[in-house]
Amino acid sequence: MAAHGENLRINSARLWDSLQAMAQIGPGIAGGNNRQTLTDADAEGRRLFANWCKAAGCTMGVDTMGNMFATRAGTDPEALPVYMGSHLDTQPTGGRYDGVLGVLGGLEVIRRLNDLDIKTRHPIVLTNWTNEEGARFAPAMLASGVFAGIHTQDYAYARRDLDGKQFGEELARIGWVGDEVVGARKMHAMFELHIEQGPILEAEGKDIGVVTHGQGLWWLEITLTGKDAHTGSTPMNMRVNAGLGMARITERVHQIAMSHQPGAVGAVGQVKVFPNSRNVIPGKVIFTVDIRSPEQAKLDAMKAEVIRAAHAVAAELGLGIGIEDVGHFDPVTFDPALVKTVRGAAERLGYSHMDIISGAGHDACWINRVAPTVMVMCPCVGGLSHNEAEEISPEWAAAGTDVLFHAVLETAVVTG
Ligand code: HGY
Ligand code: MN
Ligand code: MN
Repeated sequence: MAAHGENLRINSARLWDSLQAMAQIGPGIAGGNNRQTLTDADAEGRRLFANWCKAAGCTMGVDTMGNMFATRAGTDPEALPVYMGSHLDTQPTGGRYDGVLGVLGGLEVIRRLNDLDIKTRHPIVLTNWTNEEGARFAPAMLASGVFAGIHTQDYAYARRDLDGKQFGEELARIGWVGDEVVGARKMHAMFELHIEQGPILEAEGKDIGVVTHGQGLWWLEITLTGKDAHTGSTPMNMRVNAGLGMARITERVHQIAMSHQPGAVGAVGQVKVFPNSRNVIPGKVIFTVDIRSPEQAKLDAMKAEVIRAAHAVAAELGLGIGIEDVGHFDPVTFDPALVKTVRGAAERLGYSHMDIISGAGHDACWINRVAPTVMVMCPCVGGLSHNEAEEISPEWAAAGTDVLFHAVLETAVVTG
């Protein structure tokens, strides 16, 4: 039996094969994935994942938010489990690795433990969190947010997509409403392996990101109300143009983020224009502002400035305005002891590493509220993500999963 201190490595070819097999489900149009949450493609991906977990000897639990928990038994059933996990849902034009690496990297850890017949005192649980992306149903990290007590399940079930479909109805439609009470599970620790989704690790030539913090986020949904009118025959001074208001606010969001450099970002990603006809001045637009910073003061200041600027633009154009918070979490500090465990694992394995702040939000950001939590990151090509051209190398995938493997082994305590 190999001790966890030895130079144990995961089976990188098997991991890569599993990543590519999952990528065949919910294919995009340019080599990536469109496996949005609670779609038939998500259901198919869930079934494949569940079959793989069963083949690896795990028992599967599912809660009422569809969160999946695959358990590998420990030698002490009283010991709180060590969790690993991330998400299998993707953006509409997502990559093959965002979220998926964390789930299938965890599966590879379990498969490797089985290969080596390694026993751990703590049970090990691998999780697929429902609707991490928040692309179809806002906000992001919805199901891990319910698990951590941030959102109620009623709030989550009532969330609607652009077609008006409700989260709860769609979860039932794909047959993944489990019987476990959300959040009832207690964790000894939670590890999330994830691609960086930014350019820092690759630029610095590092294999591993030891994630010490995560930046905070606000999603503000702004509704501007003007007047539909003919784009040809309506004089410019008689227009009440909601589309113009959105454009001006979008520019202001960019300027506000730039005025808070370094460590601030802002953009508008989702826009709904009504009636969205080429020759009608938009009488209504609904769009989401996404602002983020690792510093609480900057995040709060940007939110206040965006709201002030939006009201000023609405006033100068004579538009009605409504602003709703549709997503928020404060900057996150991960568990220092687990950060040290991850750093030590990278060191032992001889992987180059650096401390890093996560630019993207992750389920770990919410689980950090209810259990000691940490993240491990690997680089991605050009820092590109939320784009079908997202790429990582098999070596980066293996490095991140090796570190996950050793950090989880150390925390779950090898007993045989
Ligand atoms: O929005 C985020 O940061 C995450 O990718 N859902
Ligand atoms: Mn992700
Ligand atoms: Mn994502």
